Amino acid sequence: MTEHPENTENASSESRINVDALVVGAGFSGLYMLHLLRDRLNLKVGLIEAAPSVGGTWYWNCYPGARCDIPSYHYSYSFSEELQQEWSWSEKYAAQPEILEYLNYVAKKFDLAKNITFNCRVLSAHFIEGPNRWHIKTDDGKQYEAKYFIPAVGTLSDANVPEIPGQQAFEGECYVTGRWPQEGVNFTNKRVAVIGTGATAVQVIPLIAKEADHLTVFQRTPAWAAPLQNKPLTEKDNEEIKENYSALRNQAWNSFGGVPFPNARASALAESQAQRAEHYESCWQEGGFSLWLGSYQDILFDEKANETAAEFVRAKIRERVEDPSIAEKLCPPEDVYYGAKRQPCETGYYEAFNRSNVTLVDVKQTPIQEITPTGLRTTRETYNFDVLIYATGFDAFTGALFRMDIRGRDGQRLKDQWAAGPRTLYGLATHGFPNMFTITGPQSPSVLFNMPLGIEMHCDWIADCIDYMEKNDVGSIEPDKAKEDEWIAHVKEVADTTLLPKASSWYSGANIPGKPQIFMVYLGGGPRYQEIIENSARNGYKGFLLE
Ligand code: NA7
Repeated sequence: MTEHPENTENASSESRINVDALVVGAGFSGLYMLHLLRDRLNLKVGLIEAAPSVGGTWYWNCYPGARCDIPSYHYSYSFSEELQQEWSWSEKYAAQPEILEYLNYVAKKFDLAKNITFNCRVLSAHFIEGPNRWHIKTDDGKQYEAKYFIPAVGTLSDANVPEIPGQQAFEGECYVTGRWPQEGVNFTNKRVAVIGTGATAVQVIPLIAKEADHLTVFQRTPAWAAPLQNKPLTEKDNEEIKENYSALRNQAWNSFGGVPFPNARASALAESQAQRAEHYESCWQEGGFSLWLGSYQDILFDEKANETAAEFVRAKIRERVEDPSIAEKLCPPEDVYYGAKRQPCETGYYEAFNRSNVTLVDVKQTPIQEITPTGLRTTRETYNFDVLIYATGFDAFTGALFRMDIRGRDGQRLKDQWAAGPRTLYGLATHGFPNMFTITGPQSPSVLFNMPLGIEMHCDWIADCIDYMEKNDVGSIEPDKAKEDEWIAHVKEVADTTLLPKASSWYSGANIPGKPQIFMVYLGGGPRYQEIIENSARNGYKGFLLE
């Protein structure tokens, strides 16, 4: 947690850098927000970025195996036809270096870097009533004054490292996947340990297994991973994609999760076992999220339907893992619903456990007691290794926001206002914090909609809102508290019709000790959500208080 800086009011107004809008973060969302506000609205915009480069999560998560899990041609901006036509993807699911290169290309094409201050963190942002301005302090000693404050800090950007006794005393190399060294890590001849078996670990484990002398994986909950089925994209593939881009984008925008799955069927339970087996197999071969989001619509709603998909995946694990006792350890138990947490996509994950240099340790059965200077001790055994890797996820949705000392009206801290869980209207804004907007924030479709498209949807809405305010001389906007209450209740009501809140996952904050457990994603689907927020805008920002 950042030190609380002294009062922003101390600075004289002359010493503050005046901008119309201050954006935090140069990932997918911050870059597009900057482009819209500066180039479409002609506003004076500053962007503060902690890293030395653009990229956001795609800068920090440069661990081996990091790649997107929806097709690259969907996982990209749609706002510029020229950009779409210029850029070609080398793989169906691009790896981190290529996505980072793409974001650098975007920054260069739209000349964004000149408005970005790199290697700089926002310490505090305080709303000053009366002038309706945000006073923002950064760790390079500068102070900004802005009418609009837009923390585009990402939903999965604040890496979580669990507290484990003794961890400071570890004498080997220690890495966190979400803050991976840019220069890479050499595992040759090293004994390596990975804690975690979530989506990140599933990507990193097969590659480290091939390189390290020995790899020990500490698993608390097994993952329901399905094959990514990645493949290179040829020049011809890229030509076809580019020719059909408008149709592809239309399909994406009109689908529930922002990625089309045209073969999805209504009910697993309405089909015979043979029909199901055939359909699941074809989804498994199709790869990516095909099994999760493109097989049967009821598997995320109905326990019995869910079990049919779970049983299919368990059979696959047993088929691929040679040692039956290891296969059983890798099969999630019955109370862990398939896909109630984002389904990890894998390439050779299960086969990694067939290697003689890989050991799987079940730390639910034999919990980690402490990290020692040379390794780790569970209730049963001591393990020694040279490298320790935390693939232990993120403090999702709120972690990066709370790292800044954000205060709204009456000095109210965001962290206090959200002590019982995030409070937003549409995941875009929060009562008591006027002129502050969040992008793909909690209580929006967020991580369960195609991220780049969801980001565009939000940035477009925010830019239109700011344009409206500027043209109509509106000093401030914030949600009506009663409407916020209604939206929070609605998000819960929709989520409760599904199996997702029943999982212990970062969707509900369950992965962070002490975090309030509230399901944080709006599950009504992208198209329905877009209609709701556009309807509010069309009706003079219904649900918001304008001053
Ligand atoms: P996840 O999905 O939160 O996975 C984190 C993993 O770390 C998971 O297996 C956890 O087990 C494990 N974990 C966390 N704390 C501990 C402790 N204290 N001891 C043992 N194991 C622990 O994060 P990812 O980064 O893999 O994926 C997040 C998203 O990022 C992903 O969906 C993509 O969208 C990108 P648990 O399940 O809590 O028992």
